[in-house]
Amino acid sequence: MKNLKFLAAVLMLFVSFSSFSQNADSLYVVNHYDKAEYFIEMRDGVKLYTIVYSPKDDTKTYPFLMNRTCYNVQSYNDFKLRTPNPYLIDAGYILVYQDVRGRYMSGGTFDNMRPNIPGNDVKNRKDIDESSDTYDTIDWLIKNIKNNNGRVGIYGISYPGFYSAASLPDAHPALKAVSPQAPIADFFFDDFHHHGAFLQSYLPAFAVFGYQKDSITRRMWFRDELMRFFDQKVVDGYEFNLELGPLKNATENYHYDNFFWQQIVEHPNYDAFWQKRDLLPHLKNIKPAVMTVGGWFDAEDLYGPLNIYKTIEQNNPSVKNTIVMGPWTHGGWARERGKQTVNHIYFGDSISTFFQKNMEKVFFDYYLKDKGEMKLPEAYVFDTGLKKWEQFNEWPPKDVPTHTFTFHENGSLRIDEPDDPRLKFDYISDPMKPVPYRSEIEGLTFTPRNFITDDQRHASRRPDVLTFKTEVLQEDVTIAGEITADLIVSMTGTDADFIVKLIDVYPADYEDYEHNPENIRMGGYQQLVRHEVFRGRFRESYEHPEPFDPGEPTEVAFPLQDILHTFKKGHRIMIQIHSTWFPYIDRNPQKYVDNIYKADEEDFIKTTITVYGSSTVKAGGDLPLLELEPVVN
Ligand code: PG9
Repeated sequence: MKNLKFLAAVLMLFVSFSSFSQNADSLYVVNHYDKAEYFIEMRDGVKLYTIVYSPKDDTKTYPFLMNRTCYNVQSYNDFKLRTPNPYLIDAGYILVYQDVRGRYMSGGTFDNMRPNIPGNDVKNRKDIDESSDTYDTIDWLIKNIKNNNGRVGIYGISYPGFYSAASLPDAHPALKAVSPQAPIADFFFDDFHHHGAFLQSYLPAFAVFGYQKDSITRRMWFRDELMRFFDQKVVDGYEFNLELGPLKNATENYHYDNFFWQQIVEHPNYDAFWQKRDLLPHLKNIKPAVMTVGGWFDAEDLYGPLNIYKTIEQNNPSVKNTIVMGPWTHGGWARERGKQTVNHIYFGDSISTFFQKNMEKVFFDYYLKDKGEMKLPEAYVFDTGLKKWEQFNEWPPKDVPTHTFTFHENGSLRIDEPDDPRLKFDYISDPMKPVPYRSEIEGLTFTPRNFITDDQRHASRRPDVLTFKTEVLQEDVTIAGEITADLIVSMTGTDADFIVKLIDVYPADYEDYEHNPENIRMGGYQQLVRHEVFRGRFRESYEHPEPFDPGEPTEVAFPLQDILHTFKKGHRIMIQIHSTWFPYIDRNPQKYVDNIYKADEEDFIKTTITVYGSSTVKAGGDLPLLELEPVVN
């Protein structure tokens, strides 16, 4: 019985996680919508299961609003209608939910991040991909569903965000508005990997994506495989993963029959398998309006929204292309909890409602119903330090002064002062005692989440974490846009990972929260603002990794994802550099092996890492803000 309860908890986490939404009022839906189910035939004969909710009022015509998912449309069933936005429900749309190819009630075979077929003849080509499946579905809906106004919108969060973005290349002419939300762009940089390092915290999640079903089904056919991990009710994920040892043990003990895990293991480098699954090169010849949405504290898909927006902007300068970045974790904008917090950090009230009413509804109503005005800026971005929305006419803001951070003795971090190449900072990196990625004990995760604004004091006190901080700021320092770490390093081993963190250090006398059941001390809190992980072997090429020459100073340069954060007067800015971060990231043996997924216990060695004073971190600076009125309906 206990197992079933635990599975129910995991499933609820997963289902709510995957549909990211709040229940529209079921009674309202029952009273105002009729539900129908179809198996829509694709050009290759495969049929995709599609639920359609049509407004009962047939005196008007309505646009379609589609969501294509690998996470089971049944969670949208029986009028427990899960929508991303209750304000859209009462606006009158024909709501469409579809199981993508190879999932649940749909036919065909599943492929993770199914490669888009190059070229722009989606209408006539015979081969299928997510773009053609969306095209065929739209064509069928327009021709077969009553009272439609001939226009279609598509949205989705996370994997459904990828399916939304994948509809864009050479889209069906009826597709007028697309909102990829926390979309995956490329699994080598989103979710499972960060710059080639594997996110070990995802280990249990593989069950969901690594088994083909043998018939159409409303049930989770991979339940037993998912429970191989969750049946153990692990309390301490750090210990569990350390005792697991090298990743080859995960293959032998858990994922021995998981086709996606096998693919991950056989493709440790950015080879053709990954390159053809990268959506970014296909984002050309785009016609629909696009509003990409992301969360600054999204631990799963942050690369995706930022790079999908930037790629569309670069390749399609005339298309309406907006980005919204708010103080949310993965998909947080689809949930309204009143107080918007990320772990221990509070950002304000009703921020998701503000987005749903004044951005998402405005976007779809304008492009699908010619309703309202299009006053959405190019970029609607939340400053996570000032805790307020800003509007920009470009993102990232160009021609702004960058700030260069340099590293000095006694842990001193300086802003816009020369570096000192004579300086060296050493630490011993021991894969048997990796830096914990949480300040608290945490069990197994489906995906990592709460660490992303964690207090970093547990790390800054470790000898294997280089910690540098500025003097107390005498004025606000706003960093907007891209951040680049440019490290000069050497090591006694032949491989290493580098983690760089940007941290907001609160004043020692910062007030605790009035309501503080967990007794969190906010005075001196070292809040994580941005992090990135880079597997050093990929410093020259993601496709052709190279070992390091022991003792040889070597450049390792990589981007951290964008931010908009004002470090307020009285705070300090901190940067940490280290080489393990567990179990968020798998351990680098630090002795170069061709494939870390197949490394043996004895390959894992303690090494000394040296970071030279000529290293820098560069970040965007103060901004010419647009004097625009906030779009409030
Ligand atoms: N991008 C999210 C995810 C993908 C793969 C594993 C776990 C999470 C998502 O689609 O929710």
